[in-house]
Amino acid sequence: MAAKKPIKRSWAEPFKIKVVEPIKMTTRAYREQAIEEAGYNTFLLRSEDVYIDLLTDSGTNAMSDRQWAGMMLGDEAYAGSRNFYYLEDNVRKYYGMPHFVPTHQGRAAEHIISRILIKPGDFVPGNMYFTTTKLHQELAGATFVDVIVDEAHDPVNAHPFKGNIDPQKLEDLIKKVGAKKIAYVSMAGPVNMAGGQPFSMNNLREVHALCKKHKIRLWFDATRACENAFFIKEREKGYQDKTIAQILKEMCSHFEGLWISAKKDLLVNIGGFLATRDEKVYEEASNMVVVYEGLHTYGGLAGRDMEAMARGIEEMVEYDGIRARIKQVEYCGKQLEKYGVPIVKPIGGHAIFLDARKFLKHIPQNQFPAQTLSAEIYLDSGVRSMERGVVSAGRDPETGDHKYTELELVRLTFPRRVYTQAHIDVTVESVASVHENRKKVRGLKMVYEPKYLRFFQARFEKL
Ligand code: PM9
Repeated sequence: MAAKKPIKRSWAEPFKIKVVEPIKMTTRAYREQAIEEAGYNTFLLRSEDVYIDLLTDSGTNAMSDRQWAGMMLGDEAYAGSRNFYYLEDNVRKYYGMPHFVPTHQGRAAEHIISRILIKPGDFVPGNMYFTTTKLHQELAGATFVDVIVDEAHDPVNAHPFKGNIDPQKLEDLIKKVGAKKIAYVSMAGPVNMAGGQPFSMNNLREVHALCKKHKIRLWFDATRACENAFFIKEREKGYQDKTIAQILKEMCSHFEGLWISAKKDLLVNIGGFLATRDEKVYEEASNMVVVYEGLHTYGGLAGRDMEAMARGIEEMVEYDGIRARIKQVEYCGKQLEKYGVPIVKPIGGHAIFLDARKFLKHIPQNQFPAQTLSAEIYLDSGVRSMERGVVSAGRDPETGDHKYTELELVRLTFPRRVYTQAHIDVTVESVASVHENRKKVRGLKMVYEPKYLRFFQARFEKL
């Protein structure tokens, strides 16, 4: 008798649903009007006109009952709230940074650190750019230089750590401009714009050694650091038996400081912070925060927000939770591949990135294929996604032309603990249907362009 095939054992989310929020289904005719009124920009849609909202995982996560219970313990004193001290303890415990200042969200921390570390004319090398990070570096007078490995610019390259910095590119820059002109090396993990791709611990060690040799500061955008830690555990030799908390702490030990948008890993709706082991930087940051955010013991946040963040830190390192989050994204990617939809590989941590260049081959980049595709998916089903291509990249300050990025992507981003597998199936079927009818799709022209971070507010018309 042939041996029986073992029964497949599936995974499931380590939580059950206690509160539900109704969502609205609309007709195609309704959506045609809504997207036209929004200038074919999904950021300008009203949320109530969206069926499944995969715009971002930023501030859109479902908090736990423990976090909500903590909100009632908010100490709303102007100064010295007990929630601040609890959060400070957890920043020390999990990120290993002795000093910290809260901020209202990530870009506020980016603003402060850029103003402190950058002198006009400096350079900031990084593993690909993030929109708000780069803007604050540029506003402080720096030139951003991309030193990510070449594989990151290739959507189908299967390198397991496409978020790595290429040490040779970094050395070349140091040789060219001199170490003194490098304000700091800015390392993010996983790399959002590359498709949620992680860096390896080995690469971090190498970059740290290089920075140490040249006395260059190394700073961390730790917004989704736990996802990076999960990939290290899954893919890098020697980390299989370590906990997410241990890997996170080891990662942070290589950096002088870090900034965070707490709206992602930390499972809250608002918040951020800056943390460092450099006392001088801390002193300046805690002084600047009172100018731009609020007193250094609340930084633009309510006491209840800090309590939810402190509790969120404890939940974000739980293995089952992070695993369910990343496997949900993987499930979506694998279903899309079954329909032949082109996506960025390997599948990233927080989102599926559709390769709009391949998806809409007949639309040239100056007609915004990713922006077009994002609008088409909304039209098909009410699923909201985001452009991550030429619109997000903005213009070249020297030539004034669009920056024609290699990657022209649409991001389907998964809020943590919000959607079920059925929502993913509906999304996959919608994207597959747009793919089947792709040849009929026409591109867009930009009719309004704001000066900064144009992807948020630009408006388009159908060609
Ligand atoms: N990321 C995201 O959707 C929200 C704004 S852009 C659409 O991915 C990193 C790696 C981020 C990030 C925000 C910020 C800024 C910094 N670093 O949005 O200001 O992904 O809290 O954080 C968004 P804040």
